[in-house]
Order: sequence, then C-alpha cells, then structure tokens
Amino acid sequence: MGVSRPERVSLHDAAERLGVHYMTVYHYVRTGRLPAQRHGATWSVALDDLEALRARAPGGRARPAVPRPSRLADRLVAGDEGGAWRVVEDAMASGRDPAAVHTEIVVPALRQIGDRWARGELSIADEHRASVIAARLVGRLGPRFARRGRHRGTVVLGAVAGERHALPGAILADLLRGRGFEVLDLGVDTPAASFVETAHTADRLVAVLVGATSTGHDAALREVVELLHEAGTGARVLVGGRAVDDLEAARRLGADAWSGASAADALAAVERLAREPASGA
Ligand code: B12
Repeated sequence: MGVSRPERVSLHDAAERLGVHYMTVYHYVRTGRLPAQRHGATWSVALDDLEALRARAPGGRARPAVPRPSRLADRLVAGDEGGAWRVVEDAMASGRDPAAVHTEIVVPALRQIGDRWARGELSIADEHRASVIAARLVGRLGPRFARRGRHRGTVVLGAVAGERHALPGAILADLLRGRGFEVLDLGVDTPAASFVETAHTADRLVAVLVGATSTGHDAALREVVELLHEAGTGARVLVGGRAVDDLEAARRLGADAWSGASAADALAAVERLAREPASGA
C-alpha cells in the first residue's frame, strides 16, 4: 500500500487518446517507443508513458522521435527485418530524408555492429545476418534517391578485388544519386579492368571512386589506379573507404585525391570535381 500504481489503458484507448490509428500505437509498442505489458493476448500501457510520448510530439499528436542508431542495430542483430524497416519509417516520419536516414541512422548502426563484433559480443554469423537485412533496407530505400532530368555527370564507383563490404559503396552510390549524379556502381570484388571498361562508357565522367573497407587491399587499389591512368580515360581517380586513412595514403596509392573519411567528405569531393572542368582526354 502507499505506492500508487500507474493507471493502465488498452492499446485501443491509447490510440484514441493520442488521436492515431490502433496500428500506429501497436507499432510504437513493437519498436520500443511505448513501454507496454502483455496480459495474454492483450497489451496495456501506462498513462504516464502515454503522456511522455505525447509530450515528445509537437501539437500533442504522437509524431515519432528520431530513432537512435542503436535501435536499428538491435533490430538488425535480432534478424527482425520488419522491425528494422519500421525504424527507417519512423526516421522518415520524424522528418528525416532518405540521405539523413543513411548518414544518421544506417551507417552509425552498422558501425555499432562492427564495434560489437570487435568486442566479441557478436559472432560473424550475427554480423552476416544483420548485414543481409541492412542490404535489404538499403535496397528498399534506393528508389527514393532517383532524380528526374539531366544528370550532373557520371561517377563510377566500386570496391577492389578481394573486398567484400558492399554496403559502403551501395550507400554512397545512393547519396550521390540523390545529389543528381549518374552512378555506375560496380559493387565489390571488382577486377581492375572492369573499372577501366566502365569509365570508357561513362557519359560526362566526373570521377572514378575506388574503395576498400577492410585493410590489406593496397595492391589491388594501386593496380586499379594505375590501370585507369594508363588507359587514358581522363578520369580523376579518387580512392577511399574505411581502409584508406588520409590524403597521403591515397597519394601513395597513386590516386589524384582521397574521397575522405565519411560519406559527407566523399560527396563534397565529387561536388568539387563536378564544378571543375575535366582534365585531359
Ligand atoms: C557489415 C560488415 C561486414 C559484412 C559485409 C556485408 C556487406 N554486404 O557489405 C560481412 C559480414 C560480409 C563482413 C565481412 C568481413 N568483415 Co566486416 N564489417 C561490417 C561492418 C559491421 C559494417 C560495414 C559497413 O557497411 N559500414 C558502414 C559504412 C557505410 O561505413 P564506412 O565503412 O565508414 O563507409 C563510408 C565511407 O568509407 C565512405 N567512403 C568514402 N569514400 C569512399 C569511396 C568508395 C569507393 C567507397 C566504397 C566508400 C567510400 O562511404 C561510406 C558510406 O558512408 C563493419 C564495421 C564498420 N565500422 O563499418 C565491419 C568491418 C569493416 N569488417 C571487418 C572485418 C575484419 C571483416 C572480416 C575480415 C571478418 C568478419 N568480421 O567477418 C570480413 C572480411 C570481408 C572482406 N574480405 O572484405 C573490420 C575491418 C577492420 C580492418 N581494419 O580491416 C570492421 C571495421 C569490423 C571491426 N570493427 O573490426 N563485414
């Protein structure tokens, strides 16, 4: 006695009080935004928690807060594709555009998963399962980056032979598409000659981005850069990705420039090149 227990209501009541559909409240519960208790087949929520949710939303209506990357990381690791996609939807409902979903939520979530793997908290199997779902999310978001009208020039992008991290390139490709560039994404494990072949076919080539995420691919990076320069494509060759530390490392690999430490850096580097007249050929 003496401790007052918070009053609880059903999800239908909660939906009415928030002025949203029942499924929206159910979604809040499933994604952890609204604490709930299960009694058999039904759920109840505390009025205090409902008020806290309402207080976070402008106008008193339950507008989702920007989800934390850890929420996405948890859903990815749990193998919960539906829950992971709901995190993306919540981010967009909270006003984030698809580019911000990538840079503020998907990329940090993937990095958290890598850190957890490095600390021994996740197995390689966990990481594989999580990245398959992440790839599906990236695929679902892809069409939202399409731009109409004449493109601003072409970027050829790919990860070198031996490199299997596909997500960094796929994400960067979409961010570039969102800025109006045509992107020819060669994916991972790309033979050096394929970069050259693709660069030759590109319409108004702005740059070739050659990347590696895990270390140990310097020889392959150098080979691609050399071949591109020798082939007379006229391409400005940028190397980047997590495995290339800085401009000095990029120069040692023979590149014209470094694409930077983040997606934002890479976008800025390509934007700069797009404003300059093309060199040579
Ligand atoms: C998912 C993942 C995998 C998946 C990849 C699945 C896929 N389809 O992509 C799988 C399970 C296959 C995998 C395998 C391995 N992985 Co792994 N992986 C990751 C993880 C968790 C996320 C990678 C990712 O997508 N990151 C998010 C991206 C978007 O961020 P980003 O790398 O910073 O990329 C941005 C910039 O680099 C930038 N960028 C700038 N310029 C350019 C230019 C180009 C051309 C590109 C492409 C990008 C780019 O654009 C990107 C977009 O923002 C990372 C952890 C981490 N910190 O990233 C480990 C990580 C990269 N993996 C690691 C390792 C060790 C491995 C394995 C050796 C062992 C393992 N863990 O299974 C193998 C090796 C595979 C190989 N030979 O290539 C290490 C690498 C350490 C190192 N020093 O090399 C990391 C850092 C984990 C860790 N904490 O140690 N991995």
